[in-house]
Amino acid sequence: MSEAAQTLEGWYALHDFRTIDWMAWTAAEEAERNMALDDLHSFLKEWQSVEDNKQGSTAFYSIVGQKADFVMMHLRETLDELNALETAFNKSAFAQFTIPAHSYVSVVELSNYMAQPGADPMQNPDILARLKPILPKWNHICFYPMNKRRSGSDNWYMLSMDERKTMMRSHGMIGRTYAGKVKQIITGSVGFDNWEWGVTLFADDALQFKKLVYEMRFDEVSARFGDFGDFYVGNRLTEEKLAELFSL
Ligand code: 76R
Repeated sequence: MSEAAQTLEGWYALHDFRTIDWMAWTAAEEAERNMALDDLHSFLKEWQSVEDNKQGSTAFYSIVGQKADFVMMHLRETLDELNALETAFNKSAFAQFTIPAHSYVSVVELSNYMAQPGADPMQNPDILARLKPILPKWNHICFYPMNKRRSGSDNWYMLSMDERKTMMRSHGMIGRTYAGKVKQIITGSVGFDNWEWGVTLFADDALQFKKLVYEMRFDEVSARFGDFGDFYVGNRLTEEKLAELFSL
């Protein structure tokens, strides 16, 4: 049996994608819509205070295209907290105007492919910060799930640790050339959801998603072993954008 990579886990993640029920929204009385928006604003305030207390983080983005209208990406200490906040949201007046479009459950993950031998990663403040990241307030988000292939001679899980390390180093080197332009959060979902990982990227310039993902397609680990699910791309919902989105 090949040696499994060691992983470190941080905050649990819920990507909650929703569609807006425009028919209900446009038919609702102004007072009802205002109540719903008040509800949404109190959630945003609450999530911000969780983030200020470093007990989690939430990103709120619109989604372009028909797969969903917006996404709330929540990071929290436990699955229970994710469940509680999902349920509280579902009970709100605002949620009555939304229809679940997709969700993804995972946990922030770092693997040891690039780790310094002998060092205790849990003593490294950079690593601790990456396991419990405050999500960036960058203009755009991109999310997609992926697997490492298990077929014929392209079976990632049958490769030796050294072979996988070499490929992951090359992967990491490409990634590093996007430092400052793209921030990536890898969340592991083996045992939690339908794919093995969720990839969440943030950028101020959305074109950098295309450039990074395209460049990685030529790198062996993605070219031979990467299988991908649906891509979601969107724009940050600031207070101003939010008001615009729901105004009639
Ligand atoms: O943690 C590290 O920064 C070390 C290097 C590194 C690892 C171990 C790294 C760097 N990644 C790692 C693991 Mn990654 N990553 C992806 C995708 O679209 C595709 O082709 C693949 C989707 C992108 C865009 C991306 C970006 N990475 C992983 C894993 C787990 C693998 C395993 O355990 O088998 C997956 C699934 C994955 C996928 N990666 C980076 C990036 C970027 C931008 C970096 C550089 C990060 C930095 O140095 O700040």
